[in-house]
Order: sequence, then C-alpha cells, then structure tokens
Amino acid sequence: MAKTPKFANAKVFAWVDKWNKLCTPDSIVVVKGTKKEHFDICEMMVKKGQFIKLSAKKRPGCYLARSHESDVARVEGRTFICSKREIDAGPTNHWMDPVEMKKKMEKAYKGCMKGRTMYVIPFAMGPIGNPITQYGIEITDSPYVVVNMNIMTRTGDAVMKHLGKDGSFIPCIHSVGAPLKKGQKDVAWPCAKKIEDKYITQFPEDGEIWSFGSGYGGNALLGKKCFALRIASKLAKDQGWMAEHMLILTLTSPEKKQYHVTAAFPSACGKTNLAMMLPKLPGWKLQTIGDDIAWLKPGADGRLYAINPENGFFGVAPGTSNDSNPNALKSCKKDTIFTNVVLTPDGDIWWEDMGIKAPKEGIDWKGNPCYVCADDPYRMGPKPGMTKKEIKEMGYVAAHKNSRFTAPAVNCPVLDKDGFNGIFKKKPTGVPIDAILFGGRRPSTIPLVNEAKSWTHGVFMGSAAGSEVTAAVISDQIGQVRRDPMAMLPFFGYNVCDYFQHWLEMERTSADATKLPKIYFVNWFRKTADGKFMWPGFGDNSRVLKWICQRIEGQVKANETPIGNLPFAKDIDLANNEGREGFTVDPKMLKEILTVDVEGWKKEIATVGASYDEYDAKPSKDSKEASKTAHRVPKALRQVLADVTAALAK
Ligand code: OXD
Ligand code: MN
Repeated sequence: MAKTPKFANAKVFAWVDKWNKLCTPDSIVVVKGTKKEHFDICEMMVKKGQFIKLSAKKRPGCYLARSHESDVARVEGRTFICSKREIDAGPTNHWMDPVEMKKKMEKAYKGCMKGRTMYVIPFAMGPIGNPITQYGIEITDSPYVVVNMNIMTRTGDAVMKHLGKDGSFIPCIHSVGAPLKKGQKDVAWPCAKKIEDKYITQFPEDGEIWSFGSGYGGNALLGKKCFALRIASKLAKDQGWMAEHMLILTLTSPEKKQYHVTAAFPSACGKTNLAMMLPKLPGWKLQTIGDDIAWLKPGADGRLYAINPENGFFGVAPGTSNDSNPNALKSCKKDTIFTNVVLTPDGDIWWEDMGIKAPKEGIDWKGNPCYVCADDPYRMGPKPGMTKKEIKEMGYVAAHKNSRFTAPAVNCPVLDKDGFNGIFKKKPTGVPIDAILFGGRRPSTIPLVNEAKSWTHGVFMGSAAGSEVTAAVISDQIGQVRRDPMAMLPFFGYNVCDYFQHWLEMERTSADATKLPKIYFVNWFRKTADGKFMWPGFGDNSRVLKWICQRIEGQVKANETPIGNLPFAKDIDLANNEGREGFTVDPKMLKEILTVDVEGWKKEIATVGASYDEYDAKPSKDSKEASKTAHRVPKALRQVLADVTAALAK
C-alpha cells in the first residue's frame, strides 16, 4: 500500500488517508497543476495506448481518447441523491439511504485501485479567491480524469495554498472500478462494464460525492455536474444563492451598452453555440463567459451576480462546425482532449456535421476503419463505397453522437476575460445578470421567444420547460419530449418542488426585486410539418437577443398574450438577412413562430399540470411530510398554471 502523503490541511489528509486505506493504490500523486505535469500524464497515457497524440502541426497539445462502448454518456439511471430522507431527494431523483449506500459502495471501493496510481486533485470551481468560488478535492485512479479536470477546473498547488490549514472543500472520490492484478496489462478505457456496477452518488447533507465504475465526463469529472450542479444547488438553497445549468454571455450593443445574459437549455441543445455565437446583426458583439454552468448570488443592490465556475468547455462535437460555432472550433485548435471522434490519417480529427469534407478513410470512435461515403463527401461509413442511405439505415455514425471536446476556455477567441475571471467594474463580484433565458428543443407549439410577465411567471416558464432527450444521456427515450424543469432534471441536488420554492424565494428575499433579471423562454427548434427548421438559429439568434435588450430598456411594445409577451414580427430586426438557403429568416415563418398556437398550448399546459401532479403525488417513505406544503409544487406556480389555462380557454 502507498503511504499517505502529508497535507497542511488536516481534512485533506483525513480524506486521502481514508481512501488510500480502502482502495489500496500502488502509488499516490498529488496534482500540482503545472503544464509539464499535464503533458507528462498525457504522454504516459500515449505510451499505455490510452491516448492518441494528434498532429503537432494541426492540433498542438491535443489528444484523442476512445471510451469503452458502455461508457459514452451520463448514466441517469445510476445517479443517486442520498439525502437522509427520501422526500428531500424528491420525485425526480433516484434515492437510497446514505448509510446503506456508503456501505454498498465501500465494498465496491475495497482494493479497487490495486495496480493503479491514486491522484489527488485539488480544484476550484470559479476563479480562486472570488467570494462565489467553492473548492474541492477529487481523488481518482483515472489519469484521463486528471487531465480533463486540469482543463475544466482550476487545479493544483494554488488551490491547496488557498485552502490553507483549515479551508473547507467538497470531498470527492472517483474510481473507474477496474483494479489490476500483478503484471496485468491495462486496457485503453478501464471502467466497470456493466451499467449496474456504476454509481454516481451525491450525499447532499455530508456534501460528499462518490463515483464508481465510469470514466466518462459527467460521471467522472466530479467538479462539473456532481458538484457544480447537484451539491451546489443544495448549498445554494441553504445559503440563498443559485447553482444553475446555464451559459453566461456578454452582449454589447452598437451603442456600447453591455448586457449579461444567462440561458438554461438541456444538455446538447445549443448552450455552447449560443454562448459563442457570432451575431448576424451588424454592430452587436457577443462574448463568452461560460457555456454550461452559472452560479448566481444576490447582490446588496438586488441584482443577481454570476460566475462561471468552470475553466473549460466540455462540448458536444458532432454538429459543431464553421457555420454553427466557429469559435468552438477555434477553441479546440490546441491543448484539447477529444473523446470518441474520428481519427484522420494525418493525425487530425473529424466528426459528422463538422462542415469539413470527410477524409478518404479514418478510424471511427470504436477504433474500426471508416470510409468516405460514395454520394456525400460529408459522411463516413463502415465500408468503402457505401451510400448515404445505406449508412443512415444502419444507424452508423463514425463519431459517437455524444463525442466531446474538452477545450480550455482561454482558447476561446471571444472570451470575456474579465467576466470569466469573475470581475465586473474591476471588482470580483461576478457579472450582474440582465436576462435569464429558458429553452429546449421543441419542434412544435413553443414560440421563438416569450417574455414572462413577472418573476413568478418566469419561474413557472422554467418549471414547465421540456425538451427532446438527446444523446448526452444513455436512454431509450432519445428524441421524445420530456419535462426538464430549468434544464435541471438530471441535476437537482434536492426535491424539485423545494427547488421551485427557492426560485420564488429569490424574489421575496431580494434587496430590490425590480432589479432581478427579466425572464424569457426561447425556442430555436420549431419545424414545419415536413421537418424543416422554421428559424435559422445560430447567428440569427442575435435578432432575438436584441429584442430582449430592447424590452429591458423599455424601447419596444410586446403582444400581451395568455402565455406571455411575444414580439410583434415587425420588431424583430431582419438586417443582414442573407445566407445560404435555410440560413435566412423567412418572414412568413417568423410570423407563425410568433403566434400563439392555442390548441397546442392547451395540450402543453395539460402536460405541465400532469408533471406537477407527478411531482406532488410520488409516494415516498416520508409521504406524510409531503402532505404539508413543503415538498409540493408551490401554490404560486399552481396559480399561474390555472391563470394560463383560464386565459387560453377564453
Ligand atoms: C453536459 C451535459 O455534459 O449536460 O454538459 O450532459
Ligand atoms: Mn450540461
């Protein structure tokens, strides 16, 4: 067994020592966070066949990993919120008694790091020293996790120094769950092969994260979903702030006025694209602060101030192209880790809908050869000369649908450096938020943009969000619409009803509720009956952002409808409405996506009501508790539901 290293912070020592004794690794490395250490680990993985080094000319500092076929996305079915009482995990989470879960998992962890190195990663979620920032210590036996954490969070000595002797942190333990016998050769992607052997467990009352059996991003990079959303949402509720699945962007008008906007869309619904968008509207400038997570704290002036707790982008690769997101492509030009994309013969990478012609041949995400399609130079198939139709019928993709790039935020050409560093007007406050957007992939009914009539109405809108399930999760429901309140369904660290109440509380407890952000619901994904997108999306979304800014300034009137305030079509600026077919706004379609589809909305509202009923009714061991007002959908939201239902019936 390795000797537990010395740490100035006694709690860090105790955490590492506990897991050293249980997991019995061969050695222990405390991550320093230097560039040299990062690339030494990458090169060590190349030697072991776990990374492929990409061309130093085309992709300097970049590597490719291929995961095991069972380990390609988050595993919601194996994700647990282990609060003491089931009712506190709520109806949307899997729950197990924390004592039982710890016992069960400790059995799995016993000896699980044999033959491996245990890495201790001190990390910060947010700029070190910022008052909104939180800290963590992740123990892991996965070097893939170490180098991804180096990109996605601020790691190493600076964090340890900041923690000092008694600084507090969220303790995290992760193992791929694949010990090695003496002399046994490691595999390219160690993990527990059976889904039921994987556990992604949050203990909200202890503030601990235990993850076992998966090496994939959201299951293993514990700073991200487990900490920055699940554990942080509970901390935020207890302490009066918010941890949300939101991008943060800075928008500057031609008059040089700055706005800060957050947007909550479900996984793989275009947060990264909006966060880095090139506005089509002349004179407007957009900069990125974050693409996935926002932590928002109320300021003394009543405004909400936000930081991006992350340090990089863990973006979905397929579909990222020079059309959809040139800034994301630039962000992964160097020092990036790619997972499950295609390797080209010249040491570069490729994926579907990259807007770049496929190489004649390559190696697909499973490590098998793949070949350019016979009748579409932008597709690849598993055999030479296959047609697009044949490839589609097989359901074959050369890059996995949830293949990813892990790119440092500093690579982003439009990064708002001050905002990213949590600085506003030279102070480390985070940036004040002017508007909050909710959204999802909705082919019908939901208009292009809809403004909430009040904070409570906005909370209702968020609670009613729904979206098609995407490949970001292992699921048999991909493509079906599911309710995904505030895009947080997989990430609530506590009862969804209490979470709604917490949102409402933000208004009640605000120092000046008139300064809270305005709330909008957007939908870029409306389709015609024959499946064509009705709105071009991407850079054209700047037209919607402009309308939102004008509403904030009180410069334009809105169409006050039963579902909220919609723009008049004439107020959507169509300047520079040029582009390829499908990338221009069709004024007829615009009118349609700004019209309330009353019959569609009646159905929509009925399903929202059904989701509320489900949240209220789900029986639990502590259902008696649930009969009180706590842990039930707040009355104020039920009231909005009733009001909208009545208004639609008129
Ligand atoms: C992500 C996700 O990886 O939401 O950001 O799944
Ligand atoms: Mn996400």
